[in-house]
Amino acid sequence: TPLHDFLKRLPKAEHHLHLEGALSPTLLFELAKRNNISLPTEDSAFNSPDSLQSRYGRFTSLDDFLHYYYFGMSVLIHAHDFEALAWDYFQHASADGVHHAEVFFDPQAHTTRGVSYNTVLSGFESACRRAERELGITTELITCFLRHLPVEDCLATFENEHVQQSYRSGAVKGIGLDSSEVGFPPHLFSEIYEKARKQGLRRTAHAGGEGPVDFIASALDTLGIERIDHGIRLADDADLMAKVAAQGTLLTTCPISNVVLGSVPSIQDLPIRKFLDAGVRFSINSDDPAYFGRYILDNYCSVQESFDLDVQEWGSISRAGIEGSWCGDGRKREIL
Ligand code: ES4
Ligand code: ZN
Repeated sequence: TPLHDFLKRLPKAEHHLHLEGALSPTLLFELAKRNNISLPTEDSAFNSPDSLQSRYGRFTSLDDFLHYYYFGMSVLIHAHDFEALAWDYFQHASADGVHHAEVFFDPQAHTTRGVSYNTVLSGFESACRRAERELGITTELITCFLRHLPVEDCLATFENEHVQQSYRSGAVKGIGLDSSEVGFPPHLFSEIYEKARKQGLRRTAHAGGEGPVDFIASALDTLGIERIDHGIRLADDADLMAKVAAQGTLLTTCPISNVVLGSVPSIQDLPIRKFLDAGVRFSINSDDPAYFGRYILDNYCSVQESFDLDVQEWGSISRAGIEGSWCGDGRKREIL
């Protein structure tokens, strides 16, 4: 890509990254061995890290991906496993020019397997502190709720005393909503989001990635979200797009993820040009980099290859992402 070096140096913030999605096949095999977790022998994808990586290159849908994603996390047991996972990601992010990362994790995916919330959190927090110290990256953690699980389970997780303690202490800055979108509309989770708003937590949700544009409108109206994760279906509704542009709400797009999981046939089919023309703010992110085999800079480069943006346009994308971050104004000025 002609602008590769420019894009690498461009100050970047990442807002849409599932830490569990940063589990590389190499680390998965290493932790499986160390923790005595047996891999499914009936699936030949698990023959070796290489064969697993090539299976990851052939996802057919979000649910096909989620099957491997949820299995993968079964190797994460101890706090230092979670630390190793997040540290792996922060090193990649730093090498790609990320200065600030707001990262998701899925408490329910671990507590339902008997791994305690505080084990998960303490591992991730150690990696965050190390990233700040050794890489100069600032970080925030965001707990995501799994929308395919009963709403009562999500609410109980939100209200769990350890989870609440992590919100009060500031260890976790906000909430999100992920997993299968279709069939699990935003309004189901309004009670959690209302409580989160009253507690002063930041709020985002996956909407309009796999699901329809109506989910974006209802996530804004019924959940009071401050960002929209994915949100690419916004271009299907010109009025809503104008409203989102006017409000300045940031979309956290994940171009490679959208292609790999079949939301769009190719990067060219993403509404990047429409968003730029309509003044919709968006950031570019990697979603589940280890599963898609590509990190954040690859996503920037893939957008450049398809849309041939100029230096000014890239400058405004970079600024929108930093301004839409949930760090303090002082930190934003430092990065810009
Ligand atoms: C996810 Cl790509 C995607 N969509 C929904 N939920 C997720 N969790 C991790 N990656
Ligand atoms: Zn996501």
